[in-house]
Amino acid sequence: MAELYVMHHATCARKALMALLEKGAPVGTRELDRLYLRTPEYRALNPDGVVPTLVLDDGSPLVESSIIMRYLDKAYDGPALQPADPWRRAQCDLWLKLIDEKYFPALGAITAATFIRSMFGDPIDTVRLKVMLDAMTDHAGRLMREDCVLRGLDSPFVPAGLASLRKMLDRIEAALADHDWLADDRITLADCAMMPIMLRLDEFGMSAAWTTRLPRTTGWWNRLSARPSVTRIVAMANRGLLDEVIVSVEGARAAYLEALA
Ligand SMILES: N[C@@H](CCC(=O)N[C@@H](CS)C(=O)NCC(=O)O)C(=O)O
Repeated sequence: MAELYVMHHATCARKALMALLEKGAPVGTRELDRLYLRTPEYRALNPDGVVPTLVLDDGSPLVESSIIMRYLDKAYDGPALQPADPWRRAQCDLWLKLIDEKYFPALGAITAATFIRSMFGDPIDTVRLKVMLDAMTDHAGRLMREDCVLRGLDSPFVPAGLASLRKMLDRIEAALADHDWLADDRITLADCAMMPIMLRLDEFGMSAAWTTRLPRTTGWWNRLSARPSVTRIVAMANRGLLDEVIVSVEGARAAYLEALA
């Protein structure tokens, strides 16, 4: 049986898990330890040393969460998760691109300035930080993470990330004027890919960013987060690790919410 390699609390892994559970595909999941991501054995499967990776029956590895989602949708029986109509399909594809290129990095900045920073102590253990940064293959991502960890909320990547997330919420509200889900009248990969960003903001105690001003987004998130797939994903996370992520944002929550709500 094919297997999806994940860390259950990680947002990129949750994207692929969501597509898997909505599809009902017969694919197992394997929880990885963060240190294992740096090993040559794992890098042979996923050269960037990140999750998720889908390992097929014959051992072939597939990387990149959005590509894995599209593969799961095409390769397995179950409800279609991509619109048949060309215009709506293009909207679904656009959401996946925006999420990968803009919204995940934006969430990454505010998470790095709190949670990842908190992993390196006070004062920052720059030797341990360098080990983590050296394991990253993405140059721009590395620069952003380093700045956010060293400067915390003073990093310019933080307000830029918050501005991008605010635009994301406004874009969701506008899209929902035409249909109940982001790209269609039913759930698609666009909703599956957006789910982990919204879930993380919700876990951070920041749902006021939409409940105070965006009624359609509030209704959509209530529908989405009530789905059995999402309940299951929340239950699958390592609670201790997830709690560390959540607690780390406490000192920044008010400033983050002011920028978003
Ligand atoms: N573009 C990749 C990004 C994957 C990625 O950055 N994954 C993060 C988790 S969201 C990761 O594994 N980070 C390594 C770590 O946390 O040590 C994808 O969408 O699959």
